Amino acid sequence: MSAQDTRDGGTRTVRAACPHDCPDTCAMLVTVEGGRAVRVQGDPDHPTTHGALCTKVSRYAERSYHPERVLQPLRRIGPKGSGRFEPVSWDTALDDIAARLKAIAARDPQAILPYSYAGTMGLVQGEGMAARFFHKLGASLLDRTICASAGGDALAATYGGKVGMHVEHYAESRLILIWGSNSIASNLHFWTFAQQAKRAGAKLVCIDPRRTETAEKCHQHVALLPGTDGALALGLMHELIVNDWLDHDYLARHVDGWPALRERALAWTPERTAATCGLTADEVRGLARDYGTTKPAAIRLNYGMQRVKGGGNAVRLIALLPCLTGAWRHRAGGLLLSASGWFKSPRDDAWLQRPDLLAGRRPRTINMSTIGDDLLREASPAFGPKVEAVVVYNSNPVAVAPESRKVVAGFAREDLFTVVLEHFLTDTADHADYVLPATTQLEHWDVHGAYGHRYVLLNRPAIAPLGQSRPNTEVFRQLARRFGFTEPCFADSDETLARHAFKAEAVDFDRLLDAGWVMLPVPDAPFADGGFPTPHGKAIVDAPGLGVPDFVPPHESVASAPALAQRFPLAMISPPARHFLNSTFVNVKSLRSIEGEPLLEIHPDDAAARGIAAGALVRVFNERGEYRCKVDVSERARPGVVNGLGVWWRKFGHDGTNVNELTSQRLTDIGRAPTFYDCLVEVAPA
Ligand SMILES: Nc1nc2c(c(=O)[nH]1)N[C@H]1C(S)=C(S)[C@@H](COP(=O)(O)OP(=O)(O)OC[C@H]3O[C@@H](n4cnc5c(=O)[nH]c(N)nc54)[C@H](O)[C@@H]3O)O[C@H]1N2
Ligand SMILES: Nc1nc2c(c(=O)[nH]1)N[C@H]1C(S)=C(S)[C@@H](COP(=O)(O)OP(=O)(O)OC[C@H]3O[C@@H](n4cnc5c(=O)[nH]c(N)nc54)[C@H](O)[C@@H]3O)O[C@H]1N2
Ligand SMILES: [Mo]
Repeated sequence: MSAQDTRDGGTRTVRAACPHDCPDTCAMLVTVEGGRAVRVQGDPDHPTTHGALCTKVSRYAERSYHPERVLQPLRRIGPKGSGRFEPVSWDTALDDIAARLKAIAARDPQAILPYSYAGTMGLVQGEGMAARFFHKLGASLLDRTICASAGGDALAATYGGKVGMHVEHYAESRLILIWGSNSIASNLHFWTFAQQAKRAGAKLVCIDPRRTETAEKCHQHVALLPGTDGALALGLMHELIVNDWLDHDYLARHVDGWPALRERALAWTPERTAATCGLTADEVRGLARDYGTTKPAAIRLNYGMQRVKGGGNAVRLIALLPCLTGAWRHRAGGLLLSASGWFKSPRDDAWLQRPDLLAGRRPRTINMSTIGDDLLREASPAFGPKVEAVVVYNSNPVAVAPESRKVVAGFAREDLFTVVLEHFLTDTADHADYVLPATTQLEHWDVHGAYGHRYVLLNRPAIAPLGQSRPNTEVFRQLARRFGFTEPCFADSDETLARHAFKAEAVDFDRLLDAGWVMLPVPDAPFADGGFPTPHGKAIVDAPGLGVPDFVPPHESVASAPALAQRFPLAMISPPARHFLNSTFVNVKSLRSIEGEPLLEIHPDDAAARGIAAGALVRVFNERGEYRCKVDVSERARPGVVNGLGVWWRKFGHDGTNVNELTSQRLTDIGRAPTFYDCLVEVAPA
């Protein structure tokens, strides 16, 4: 393909990037005919996309041209949460929003809260202009914890950053542990490399409480109890020690603090490990033998396993496994949880987000994972002012945040002023005072790093903004103007933001403009000879402030909360649905019809014990709430664990609820993250 977008009569092909929160960050080619995007495809030349998109994103044009897309600014006319709006002009909306926010800011700007996550992973439409605006305003800061901060902070405590193997090299591994990841559903392009390895004779092992489509296609499925991964890692270490499958030279030169952990691991016999994890001792021994004796051995860890109380400690323990065996010596050995750290340079955030505009002010920080409690909190010296306004972009908290009953009550406050920048009337937009129509990835500029590979991608707009939609950046530019913010940075165009988002030394933007993607210069086997991005270059066992990692039991499990488990004996996990992306795409008919309806998978024994028939409507409940859905009586669920798949829009569920009615706002051991998969429930026929 030629350097520039190709033009062929009335047909153009435009280079784009998938904006979604997924490790794969695919390079896309958008075919435009007569100003309309008619096809979105994977770029065949991109080394990890290799021409394939997932089912969801291949429907990206269908989503963008969806008849229910919000295409003009909307102002609330019904009661809060009713989803009733009237169209207004941009000037009316922005003038009123600015006036309302100014009045609040005059009392205390911290009463204003931005709420955003990774609806788009783009650096421009993400926090680019938004953070500049909120920093200058002095609004509350948002702790963006809802997905990955337990594992991310844990990985950084161990390796010094969110860094790991390169996804392409899994093709050469001889053993792959797919740990807490349903790769076929949520990391498809990794799975392609895993299959290459499999065809070349590698063994694939899936470590996951659920018998996922990925687990079915691996040679072995280790169906441990949720939240027990830290114990399994310690049990594996025990076997590595007693069988002397350690790489003593690697340990001595590249790992700091091993003796203290060695001592701890020696207490985790296969029997103790098995009892904690709900496995057999032979499963533990066999897994350890495979891991200790196969070279190169690779781990694909994903965030699914860190959404429990001990998620941070578990990631630290698992991340040390390849340091004990020296798996890092080979480029097809080691571990990947996130590669986003490869893209980090201190300049990025400082230039893009301009924290200097705080000018010495230190606003309070609100954790996005406890938004339910925080919207309901009164002013206090410890908390600061009551939250009076929320500006939501790139997120759907009413559907995705834990303990929905409180989240909904918070967003339903008549005295809360809520602005939502969105493509659709989501559950959150239904609670807005103003909904502002946002452009999709087909309609705006952006630039992307990734967390599952090492390529920087450019996204060029393929079509003009639909209706009156505007990029997020433009909304914040316009608000800045109405606030009288005169710093030149508020006039930066999206192309300027894209050009300077990465340091010029790291990414040559002109090359990116030309080619659509560029590879970061990261070595193939980055830690073959140590060189972790820690102060001394060694992997860290005893991390400052965290100590030596240990197994931390769940908040809620039969073993750790026996009294609670008497009433709510089933552990519920709620992992992603294959055809949704968190709560995105739930309103795309062709995808929703593949998923059918919200389902709870339950093991036949657990169903029989409760008199629950296949396909029955059930009540799923605990102290926090109740949720009704159909059951799928299936061995995809292990005994004692139920699986409530996908983050459905509440309004598509029975009784207008979803699975987050049941999840809690308790946080992880490290990283202040939510514990979605640490949740006891009971199930009964409805
Ligand atoms: N199709 C699709 N793709 C997605 C997403 C989506 O919603 N849909 N979400 C995207 C996002 S936001 C993210 S963060 C990424 C990664 O998102 P992840 O949450 O890592 O998603 P999965 O890879 O599906 O992995 C979750 C797996 O972990 C398992 N699991 C649950 N609890 C435990 C546990 O305690 N231990 C272990 N070992 N396993 C456990 C679940 O059964 C599930 O199979 O995927 C992204 N990709
Ligand atoms: N029970 C349970 N809950 C979970 C999870 C789980 O596994 N189980 N997963 C958790 C995880 S891993 C995550 S990451 C969070 C995700 O939670 P969110 O980050 O809120 O992700 P989405 O639900 O995909 O919502 C993103 C929204 O952003 C909008 N959007 C996309 N692009 C743009 C844009 O350019 N501009 C604007 N203004 N809007 C845009 C989309 O239309 C969509 O409504 O959910 C968490 N919640
Ligand atoms: Mo996520």
